[in-house]
Parts: sequence; C-alpha cells; structure tokens
Amino acid sequence: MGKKRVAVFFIIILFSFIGSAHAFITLDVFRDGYIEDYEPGGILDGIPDRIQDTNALLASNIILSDGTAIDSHAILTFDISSFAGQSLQSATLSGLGTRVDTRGSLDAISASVYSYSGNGFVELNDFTTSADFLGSLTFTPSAQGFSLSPFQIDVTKGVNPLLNNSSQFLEFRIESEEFTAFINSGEISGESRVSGPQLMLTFVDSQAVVPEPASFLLFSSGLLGAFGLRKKIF
Ligand SMILES: [Ca+2]
Ligand SMILES: [Ca+2]
Ligand SMILES: [Ca+2]
Repeated sequence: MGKKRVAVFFIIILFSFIGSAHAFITLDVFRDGYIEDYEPGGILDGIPDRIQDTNALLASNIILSDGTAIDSHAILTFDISSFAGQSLQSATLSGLGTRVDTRGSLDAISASVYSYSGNGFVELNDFTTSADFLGSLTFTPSAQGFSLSPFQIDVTKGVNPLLNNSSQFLEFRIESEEFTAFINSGEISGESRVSGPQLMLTFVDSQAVVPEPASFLLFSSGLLGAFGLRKKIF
C-alpha cells in the first residue's frame, strides 16, 4: 500500500469513527413530586387527593398506625423536546433511593416503573393516566439503616416512541404495593438536585447532541492531523 493510500485509509477510518460514535446526554429531572390517594377513614377509593413536593418521592400502598390508608405514586418529568425524531440507542433512568419500613420488616421492597407522554407538570390525573410498564426497581435493606443507594433501569422501550412522535415531555410514574419505596427528588433545591433522578439518552447518530468542548477539540485536532498528513503526502 502506497503512502497516498495509507492516508486515504486513515481518513476513511477517522470519518467512519465519527459517523458511528454514539453521543449521549444526561438530563436532570424537570419536575417531580408524588401523588396520594389519601383516606383517613382507611378505605382507598382510587381517586387521588393531594400532591406532595418534598425532598422525597414516595411510592407505596400502606395503612398508617392511625388507620389512614395511603396509595402513593411518584411522578418524574423530563423535557425531551430537543430530541424529537432522533434515533435512540438506549435510555437509562437512574437516581438514588432506598426502602423505608417503620414496622421493622427487613424484606426487599420493589416498585414498578411506567412511562407516558406528558406535559411536564405533576398533576392529579398523572395518578392513573394510561402508561407503559417498563420494569421494576428493588430496594434491599441496608446495614446502616436509612441510607440512599444508586438505582438504574433501562427505559429505552418507553422513551423511543415518545421521540418518534415528538412528545415534549416524558413522564415516569413509580408505584409500589409495599411500604415504602423512597426516591431522592430532583429539582427542589441545592444539594438534593445533585443526587436527583437523571435520564441518560444515548443516540445512534452523534450529531443528535452538540459535542462538549473537550470532545469537539479532540475531533478537530484529529481532523487537522488528517489534513496535515494529507498535505504532506499528496
Ligand atoms: Ca419536586
Ligand atoms: Ca381518594
Ligand atoms: Ca403530567
């Protein structure tokens, strides 16, 4: 192989590398909160009564010691409007969470994750709106008592159709029939934002996301290097 061919070969390799790169982006939660069917009389009616916006996102189905029945669903919204029509390689929802059981039980607690196309707000009708089941989270007891640990779940099959039909917001609903799945909330303020839920989107096409300065510099220097080589040899 002559020098000229070697140069062409390397340039092709460089461009095919850029073409096949999977760019990704990590989104913070846009809004979050949890919605309760809250019945002091002890009988749930399936109709949500109130929205809580605290540093916790609770999913549970419990009866308190005073007889109050609570069915609680956590809602997490993400703004995906910038990525309409992009081809998704994968999507992962992550965050910090734990189990809370003041009755002293040490069983693992599981929660179901659902997704749907939403409006970015946490509203009462998010409690029961039609949604797709994506999978389950499991929180196991910790030796330290209350301590948050990382979770993550593949949500690709929930995100893909929403990008295809150009949804503005992706919303997740997390439900549990146990006592209690606790997820650290996102947008409330300062410290808790750092460890709030995040959505990582990885795209088939690297052009889907504007490169960060560092990687852009790397690509640029690679291109300059290739052109330098070309100038020298041709
Ligand atoms: Ca919130
Ligand atoms: Ca109710
Ligand atoms: Ca909503």
